[in-house]
Amino acid sequence: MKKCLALAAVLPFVLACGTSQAPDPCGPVPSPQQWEWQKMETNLFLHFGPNTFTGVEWGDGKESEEIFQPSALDCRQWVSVAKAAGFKGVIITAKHHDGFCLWPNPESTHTVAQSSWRDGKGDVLRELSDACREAGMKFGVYVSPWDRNHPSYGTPEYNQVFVRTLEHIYANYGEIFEQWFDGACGEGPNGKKQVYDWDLFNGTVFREQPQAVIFSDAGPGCRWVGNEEGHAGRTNWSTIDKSSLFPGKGGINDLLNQGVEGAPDWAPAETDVSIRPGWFWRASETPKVKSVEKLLQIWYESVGRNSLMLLNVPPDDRGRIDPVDSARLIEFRAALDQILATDLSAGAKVKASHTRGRSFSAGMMLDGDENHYWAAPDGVTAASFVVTLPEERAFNRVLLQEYIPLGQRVRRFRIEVPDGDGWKELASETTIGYKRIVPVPTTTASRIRISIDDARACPTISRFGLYKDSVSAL
Ligand code: FUL
Repeated sequence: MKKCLALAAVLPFVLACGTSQAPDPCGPVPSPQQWEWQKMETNLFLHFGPNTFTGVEWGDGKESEEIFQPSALDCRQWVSVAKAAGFKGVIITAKHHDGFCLWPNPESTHTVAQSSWRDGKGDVLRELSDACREAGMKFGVYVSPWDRNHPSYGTPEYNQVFVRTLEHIYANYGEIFEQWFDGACGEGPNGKKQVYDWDLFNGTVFREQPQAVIFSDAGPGCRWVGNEEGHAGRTNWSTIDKSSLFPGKGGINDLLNQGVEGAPDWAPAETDVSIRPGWFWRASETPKVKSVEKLLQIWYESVGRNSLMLLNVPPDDRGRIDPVDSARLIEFRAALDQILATDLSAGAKVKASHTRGRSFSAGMMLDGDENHYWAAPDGVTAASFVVTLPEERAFNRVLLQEYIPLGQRVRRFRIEVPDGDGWKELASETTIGYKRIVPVPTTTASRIRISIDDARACPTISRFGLYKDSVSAL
C-alpha cells in the first residue's frame, strides 16, 4: 500500500518529465582534459630562441650560444599581455629544430647555460613557468625532436637523450597542460635522420604528467589542423584513426583539416598560426603584423569551426612582446568582446520538433549552462527547433554548440528564417562539434529555424546564440 502511495506521488512528475535518461555516448568522447583544453579556445604560441637573433626560421644548430642575448627578458610581460588579451595558456619553444635549449638541459651543451647571457644562469622556462603560475595562466612546451645540434641525433641513443630531456622539463617546471610535438624530421649534424620512437616519447610525457594533452599530427591529445594559415575545415570532425597516422606523414593535410567521421579516436584540431609572416620575430616583419580583421577571420575559422586557436606572438630580441603585436592583440580581443557582448537570442523562446523530457528540453540551449542540452529521443537523427525572439532583431552570426561529452553527432544542418508562408535558407552546413559559428548575411527576423537533417545519433545541442558582428566584413 505504502509503495502504491509513493508511486502515485512520483507518477505525475515522471509523466511530466517524460524519459529523463541521458542519451548514450556516440562514438569516442573527450577525456576530461581534452574537454577542458577545448574550452580554453585561444592560447598563445611563443617562438623564441637563436632564430630571434639571426633572423632565420630554421637555425642549423651551429649558431654560437653567445648570440642568445635578450637584453631585457621579461616573461611576466608576455604573460600579462596574454592575460589582458584573454588567452588562457601559453606554449613556448623550449627547444626548436636548432637544438638550443631555453633552459639548462643537462643532456645538451647547446643551452642558455653555455651563453654568457646572465652569466650562464639564465632560464627562460623558469621565468615563464613562474610567471604563468602567478597569473593563473596555463603553461605548455614545444620540444622539437628534430635536433640539428645534438651529436647523438640520428642514432638510437638520441631517443634516450630526448626522453631524458623531456623528463628534465617535466620534473622541474610545474604542471604542463600541453606538449607540442612537431613532426619535422630532418638531418642532424652527422647528416643522419632520426627514427623517432613516438610511443616512447608519448609514454614519457604521460608517465611524468598524465594530464598533459599531447599535440602532434597524430594526436593523441589533439591534432594539427593541416595548415599554418589559420583555418579548420568547414566540415571538422574531432575524431581520427590514430593507428593510420604518425607525425610527419605526408599527404594527410586534408584529412587533418576535416577529421574523419566515425573514426575511433578523439583528437580535436588545433589551429596554429602566426600573427606575423614568420614564426620568429624579426624587425622587418613588424609592418606585416596581421590586422584585427584578419585575426577575427582566423578566430571564426578556428574556434568557430570546432577547433582551438593557437596564435603565435613571438617575443623580440629584447625578450619582450613587440608593442605593435601586443596592441593588435588587445584590439583583437576588444573587437571580439564587443561582438560577443550581446547575445541577441536573449529573452527568446524555443520549441523543438522532438523532446526527450524536461531535463533535455529545448530551453536548455538558452540557459547558459554548458552542462545543459537539448536532446532528441534515441533513434531520432533528424530534428529541428525554432527560436522565437521577443521582437525582430538583426544578426549575422549564428552560434551552435554540441554537448561533446556525449560525442560529436551532427552531420548536416540548415539555418532558416521565415519568408512569406515558408522559410528562406541562410546557410547549409555540415558539422557543429564543440562550437560552430556560422556567418550569415545580416538578417532581420524574429524567428530562426535550425534543422538538423542528419546526425550520427540523436542530436545533443547545448547552446544556441545570435550575434551581430559590425567589425569584420566577413
Ligand atoms: C613547424 C616548424 O617547422 C616551424 O618552424 C614552426 O615551429 C611550426 C609551428 O611548426 O613544423
